[in-house]
Amino acid sequence: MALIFIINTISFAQNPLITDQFTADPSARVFGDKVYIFPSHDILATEGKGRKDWFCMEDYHVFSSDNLTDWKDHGMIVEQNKVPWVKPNSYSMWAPDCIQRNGKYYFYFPSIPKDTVNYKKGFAVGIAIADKPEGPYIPETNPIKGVSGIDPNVFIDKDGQAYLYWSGGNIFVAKLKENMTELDSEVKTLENLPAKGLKEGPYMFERNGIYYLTYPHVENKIERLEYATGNNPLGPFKVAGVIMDESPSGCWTNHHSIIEFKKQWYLFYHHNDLSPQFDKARSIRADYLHFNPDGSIQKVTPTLRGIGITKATDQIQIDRYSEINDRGVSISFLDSLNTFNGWKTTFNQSGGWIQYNNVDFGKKKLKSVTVKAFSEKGGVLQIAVKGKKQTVIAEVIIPKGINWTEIKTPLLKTESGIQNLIISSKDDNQIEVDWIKFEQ
Ligand code: FUB
Repeated sequence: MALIFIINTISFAQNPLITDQFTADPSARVFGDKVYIFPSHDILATEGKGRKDWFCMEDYHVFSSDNLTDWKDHGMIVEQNKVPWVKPNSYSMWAPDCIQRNGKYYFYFPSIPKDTVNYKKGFAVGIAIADKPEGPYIPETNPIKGVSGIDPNVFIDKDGQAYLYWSGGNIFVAKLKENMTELDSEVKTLENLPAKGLKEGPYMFERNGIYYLTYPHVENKIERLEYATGNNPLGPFKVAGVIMDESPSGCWTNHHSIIEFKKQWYLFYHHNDLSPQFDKARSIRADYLHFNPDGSIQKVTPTLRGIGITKATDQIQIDRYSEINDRGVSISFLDSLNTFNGWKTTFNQSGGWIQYNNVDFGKKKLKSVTVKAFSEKGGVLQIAVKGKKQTVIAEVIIPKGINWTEIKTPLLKTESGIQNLIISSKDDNQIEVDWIKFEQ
């Protein structure tokens, strides 16, 4: 039974990475020369479809990118009602993971089983197997025997031994057989982790002989990302620190994965960017992650700019900024009734500025910039590149008007290579900006 529809939508992403649907619980994996993300797919429950005000998921998509900027949606890979063991219409396809072994891709996912006798705790974990990361995935008939819980995570050690981690209040681990579908040991509850507060979403990785057990934990009121280290995948682990603090805007969950891609480490996580009023409709994000020389992890501050390089010739969403002036500029949804339309930047004071880093001007000499803007009274925007000093490359006159307009202006100076942009207002009139883009 092939469960795949090719959609191949491309999104040009900052944070959140995907803006045409909700996505959560990102499990990022490097397969070949690409990064694949296997997230949960949050949808909004409606009458007769899922439980109101709770998580609601009916399927999974997979996304890939070779540059961490352009993400391709490969479409649906697994659907609840096509998995033989999943209770029909239970809308509980929670956080998954995927791993490669011997040329096969093993996709692990939790859901509510039909069998409530052997899986008493509510959730079981099943597997779907494919020959390619984007599928088609064939679900196994039964869930994994002996695993009751959520948030599966698989780690294969250097000696080839595979381990399955999962959660359900605590964090559990067991060895997996070579076939990746059966447990090969007793289930062990990982000890020495914080005793109080929910722990879930385990994600294991190894670096320089240190095994990092990373997990969301409710130390205070909502989840933050923490880690513990040890010298064996089975532990014991010693609590080592916090990777990311609680969301300042109160999203109750966070769920993450950590990868190294082209010699840089990244943290993938989620936040309710596209659904500020309802934190069970989340969106995946990514930011750079750095280690200290002793192997400890530096705390990651969530950003809107995220990762990847933006091409100067793409529509640059400056509202996903790197830095922002604390006055004279603000960000809001273009349409608060349809958040999938994205955000806009509003300048309302002379000197208000926003900075957007890592824009690639390439080698070709770009000659003009187009700004999609709207200003009832009209105004002037200045665009500069910020190196050791700041160089103005364009002054864009935004005409008076009551509609969004695309204004094309010649550049005062051409640029090449990777640049950080500063966009600022030269007067106090309100100017709203959707995006900017450079042309040849
Ligand atoms: O997505 C549903 C649940 O929320 C996940 O399984 C948890 O890790 C939390 O992110």
